Amino acid sequence: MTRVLTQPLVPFVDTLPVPPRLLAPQHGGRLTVAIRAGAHRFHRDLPESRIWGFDGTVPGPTIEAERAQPVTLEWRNELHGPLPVVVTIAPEATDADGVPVQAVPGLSGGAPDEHPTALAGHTVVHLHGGLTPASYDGWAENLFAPGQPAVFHYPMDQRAALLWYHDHVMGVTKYDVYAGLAGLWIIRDERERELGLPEGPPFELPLLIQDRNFDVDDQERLTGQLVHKTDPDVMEAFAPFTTVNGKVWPVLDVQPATYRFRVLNGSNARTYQLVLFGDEAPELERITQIGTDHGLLRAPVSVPPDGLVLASAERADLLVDFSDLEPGSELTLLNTAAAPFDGSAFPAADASDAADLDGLLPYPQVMRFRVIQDQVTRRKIPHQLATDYRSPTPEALAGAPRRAIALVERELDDAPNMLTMRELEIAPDDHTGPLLTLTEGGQTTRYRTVASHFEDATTFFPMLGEYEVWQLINLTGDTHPIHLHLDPFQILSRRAIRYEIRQDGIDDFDLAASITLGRDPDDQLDHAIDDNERGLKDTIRVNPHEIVELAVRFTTYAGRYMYHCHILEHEDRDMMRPFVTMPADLMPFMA
Ligand SMILES: [Cu+2]
Repeated sequence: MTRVLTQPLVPFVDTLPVPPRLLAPQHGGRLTVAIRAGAHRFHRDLPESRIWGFDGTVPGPTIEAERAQPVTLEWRNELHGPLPVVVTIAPEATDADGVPVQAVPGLSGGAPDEHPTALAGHTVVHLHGGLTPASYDGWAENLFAPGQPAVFHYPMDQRAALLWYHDHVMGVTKYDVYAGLAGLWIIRDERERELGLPEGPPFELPLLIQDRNFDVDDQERLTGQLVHKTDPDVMEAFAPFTTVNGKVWPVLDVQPATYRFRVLNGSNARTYQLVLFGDEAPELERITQIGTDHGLLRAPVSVPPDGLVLASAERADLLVDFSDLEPGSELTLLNTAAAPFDGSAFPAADASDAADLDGLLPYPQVMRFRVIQDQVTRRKIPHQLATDYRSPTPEALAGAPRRAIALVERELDDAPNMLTMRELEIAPDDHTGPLLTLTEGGQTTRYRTVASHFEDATTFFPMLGEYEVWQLINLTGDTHPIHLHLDPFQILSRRAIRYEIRQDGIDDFDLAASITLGRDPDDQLDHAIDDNERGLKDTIRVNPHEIVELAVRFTTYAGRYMYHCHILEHEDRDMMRPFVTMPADLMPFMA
């Protein structure tokens, strides 16, 4: 399929913006950020868009904090409606020309949904990756109306990392983040400074990647009005235009030097497979990854041969070497991941031909780097990075509680499919209801479902200080980035499964399926763990036909937290569940 759409916006004409920096130590650790409506220009040739933003900007200011220096932040909600996003479901998945509606601007015949327009601006902010007491973690139902004070305390007692803050309102996170409510948060520490890593511009820059779509007028001209459009078959919004730090396809002039890019995929649903492309071929060897979600890896790693995969909320700390390039040289960052993403490979060598309308990827362009004449500076990359963590030992995991969660898609008659997470418990011998069986090496474990929706009773009560093993079992056709609030985790395994879901086996609560460890004959994925996933993670991709096992140890704060899929349309409906961390001395008193 080589259908290609013309580009309604000129790529690589806007300079990459650097979000304003708010350095907490300069303010004695006390910050105020207003959450308000504003206007933002996403591209030189676009009219201004109405947005909701932290301090009224897209993205919000980058907050920088020092490890162990607490930050007290007043999130001042000054929002007022209406939501600056037109939300619609197009009547057909493809337009009259057979082009998928999600690949083109405009409403594609969809009527604006009146309910999102009526949103008055309740909000709650979550610091993603923050080791934050429960009362300040941004529980999705603890909302603040415009004018109601919200002063949150962030202890910052955690290692250096790129975090991000964003709205987390129950059911509408997908609209609020899309409207602009997201910003970066960097924690710094002595270990990073010992390594001499670039800190701040010009050589350290954040790259916050988000896809966006806009409405068109009668003459098909883009109006700048933000559009969240889905179609009858796909419940996630995959928008055609890629923005970096709030600009569509920007360009960055770079010196012949090594740059540190702090990359976050802040898109609602789109996964990126990023390839740095030169004149005719990929130049991935220029990139060294030194950190992931929760900061430095133990040692630098290369980017995987097909490119760097980042699902929603995943981060990468990259060193990119431009030092050998002549002035005028250009490198383009391309995305080769089709949507919805299912883990499929796409060769980096073909990245410039990655446009794929059926894969909802009309424009693979992300941004461009242009080398300017300047002094050449080379930087040696240290070979040992983090020294403060190791993999949990088999002894530490031997008695660890094991928790199993099945990810399932439930078909509905008169509404888009619903995605849920089913918490499982080993079924008693006399259990007669629907079962999920998991067979491994001749041994079968029988599970029953104990929770399916966010509001079902809490079943996970992890004890502080103790390792747990969580098993995420994907019984859907797409990759889900699963995020745990509070402490980071480490991946233990990623294994292929084959499975059968019984006829009508997915109902509102129960699940009847049989799963066997081992590869399905039609399964093309390699189910490997990338080197860059062997660090401290808070969001992990669970691909189709796969069980991911992770080890997590909650350490500091007791209380009610959430874990969820970070595809925002899934999180909102209904891939989110609570867990309650408990201090050991209270466990005997649990009923
Ligand atoms: Cu999901």
